[in-house]
Amino acid sequence: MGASDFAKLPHIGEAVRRKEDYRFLTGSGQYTDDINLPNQRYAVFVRSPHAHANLRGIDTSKAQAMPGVARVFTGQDLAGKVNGLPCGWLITSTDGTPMKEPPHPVLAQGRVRYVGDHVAMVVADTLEQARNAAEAVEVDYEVLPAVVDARDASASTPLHDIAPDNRCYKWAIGDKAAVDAVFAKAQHVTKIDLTNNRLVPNAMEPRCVVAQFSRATDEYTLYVANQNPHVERLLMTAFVLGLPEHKVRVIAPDVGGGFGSKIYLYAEDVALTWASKQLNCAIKWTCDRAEAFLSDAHGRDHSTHAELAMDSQGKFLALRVHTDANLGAYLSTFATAVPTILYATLLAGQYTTPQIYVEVDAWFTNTTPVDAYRGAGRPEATYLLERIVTRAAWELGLPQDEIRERNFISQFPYQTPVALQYDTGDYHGALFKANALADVKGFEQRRKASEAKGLKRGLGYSSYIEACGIAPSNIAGALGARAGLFECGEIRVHPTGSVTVFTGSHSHGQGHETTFAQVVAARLGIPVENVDVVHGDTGRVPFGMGTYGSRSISVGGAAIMKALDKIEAKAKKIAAHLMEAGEGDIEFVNGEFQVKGTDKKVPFGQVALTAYVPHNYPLDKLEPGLNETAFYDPTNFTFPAGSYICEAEVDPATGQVRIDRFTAVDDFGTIINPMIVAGQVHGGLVQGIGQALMEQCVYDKDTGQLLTGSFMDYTMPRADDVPNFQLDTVCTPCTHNPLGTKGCGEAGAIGSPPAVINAVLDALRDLGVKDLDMPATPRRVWEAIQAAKP
Ligand code: MCN
Repeated sequence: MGASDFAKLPHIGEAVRRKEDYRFLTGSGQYTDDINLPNQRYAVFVRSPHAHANLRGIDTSKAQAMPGVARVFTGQDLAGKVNGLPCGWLITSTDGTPMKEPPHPVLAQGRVRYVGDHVAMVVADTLEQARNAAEAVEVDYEVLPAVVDARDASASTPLHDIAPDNRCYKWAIGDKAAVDAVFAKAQHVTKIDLTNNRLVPNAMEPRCVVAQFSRATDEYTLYVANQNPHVERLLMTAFVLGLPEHKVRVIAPDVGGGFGSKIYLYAEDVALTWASKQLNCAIKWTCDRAEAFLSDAHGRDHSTHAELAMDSQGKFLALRVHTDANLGAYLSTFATAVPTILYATLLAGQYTTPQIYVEVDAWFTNTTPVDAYRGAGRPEATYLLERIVTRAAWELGLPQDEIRERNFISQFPYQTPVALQYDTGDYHGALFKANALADVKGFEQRRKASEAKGLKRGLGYSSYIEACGIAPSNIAGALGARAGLFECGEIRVHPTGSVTVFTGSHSHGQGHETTFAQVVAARLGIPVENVDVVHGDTGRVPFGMGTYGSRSISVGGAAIMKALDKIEAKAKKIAAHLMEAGEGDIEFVNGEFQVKGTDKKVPFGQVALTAYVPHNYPLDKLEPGLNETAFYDPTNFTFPAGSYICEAEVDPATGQVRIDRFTAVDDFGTIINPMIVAGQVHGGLVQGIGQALMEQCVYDKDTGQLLTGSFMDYTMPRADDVPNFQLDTVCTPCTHNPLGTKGCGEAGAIGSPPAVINAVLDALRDLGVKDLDMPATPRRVWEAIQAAKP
């Protein structure tokens, strides 16, 4: 079935209420911490209080002797038995050498490299006993100098022998000579220096692990708050523990948010799994919030210098970018792909800039490892591009929308100079709609009204593009991916015509149990209630690559569509037999198989029953049963895009910013469930606004201590910090997946930060403020106003 026919089916585009919400709203969710197994003990990790130190000695004797303690494990116990954690993406430096890939031990071996690094694991009968014993572990540290800022890394004490200058890689994309030549002749060059602030993910449910080993079957079962259980199992068995994959079952039950931070294979997951066999018991570890600040992979942390060359009319001629990316102390699972493949390749944005050169230096520092966080690379690209474009507009005296429109891509497919090929889009349409919805015409009047109250009002634009559903496997492989990037779906039609869907995608808030059911119900012409979706269990789902990069509907959904094609093809054969017609004469319309041009038909349910009660059945030609599995490997990314307009009021006396209006017009191609999509955009916008105005992970420059280690110091946005959002969409269906969908899960977090900062800067333009870093806290804004005073 083609994408345009699919979009017309019933249930597609319908705001079906979320099937999973009854469970969640009545407290019946089953999260990992809700799981308690017989013979269960508790693990607590002893974590480094220093950012960088040699381990001169660890004395576990006191702790080991305390009541209830089963074992205290240190790095020495694991040495030679448990390998280090792998990195899933190999980046090659500009000089052709592979990135520096230092060992990433599960428990520290001789040295700790960030505050929170794992020194020992205590396992005891109760949580309290484990906590008490953890405090009794005596560690002799020789403190070393620490570095927290990527720009200082090369001049600091090396973290790893393999990288004496602390550089992991130097990577580049584009034709430097061609770009330099354009700059030499350009009529106008706009320059910018900016940082993309480090963020802490803070999903509602902290990470949690329950690991169990069975001597009877020699099998492990791992319950874990994770976004991709099959990938977790593959990495852990193949790379770290050397176990046969089929002997480990990974279950990611209900998961309360992830935002990227639960993609990765973490030390805790491995340590508990391994120890469950050593102690022959189940072991539980539940991260507390303070521990999550230290140990969940952080996001962003880029420092960038960029230059945009233009002609006198504001037509973009070339972009030149240098970025220092902070990777933290070790390489987290997908860390290396974020500042390269997921960042630099997006720097064409929505524009026809013919030449782009991007250089990225990635550094080790004494901070928590950094990896993908909602948007991963694309928010960093969008922030840089949309800030420099607005600055260019102001330098050239052009309106923010005008400069964008002069440079928008309007012919598709479009090959960018940074590897990606956009299949389709309507950038003018989105900006046009956004301008109308935001009532930009009325802005001047509102600005005057604010001025009368002593307040400054500004408008900020951001026209973002992003790449979702990372693909295809062979290209990703050529770019360094050490995994495939397909998805798997199984459709099990039961004898009575109801359906269970098994998907390799994982839902941790995105509503897949509803939207995937809508897709299947639409295709088979059955009620949505007759379809259940199973995910998050390597023991039940054939295979899966999980959820990240807003890939689930476009890649996971497409795998389900492929399995449905197989179901339909087989069901047509059964229907043809039942109606004594030729298979080619059967069409499937609204849940019924009809013989073309006649009134002969059989409903889907009857065909399903026949498949399982094959009394009148072509058994010589066809197997009984109606159960199909498919794998789908996309041929390209999907490219959601949109235009956002933020209108903010700033109090120049206090520096306080209030977002008065926020308009978002997105293109997600065909939309399965507009209510769920709006919810996804809302969540993303709030996260982006949080980054722009409040959130920042701060380390002490000298000691490497995390200064923002709790919600007392790290501010998350609350409901009254954001306005009612005004949302709309344009629709250019994706041309290469069978649903026509593009991902929506990250868009809000990608597009919104530059819109907010541009609005604040617009408000302060006549006070002479030209620049502002995120987060634009009242203090920062107030200081910028004071600094600009003549
Ligand atoms: N959808 C739709 N029509 C479209 C596109 C999507 O109806 N054209 C629906 C999908 O069927 C799905 C939801 O919208 O129910 C999101 O789909 P998609 O964009 O495919 O994103 P994923 O399901 O792959 O989710 C991942 C994405 C990412 S990468 C982050 S980070 C993120 C996000 O989703 N983390 C989240 N949204 C989150 N929402 C919650 N509540 N919690 C998180 O941790």
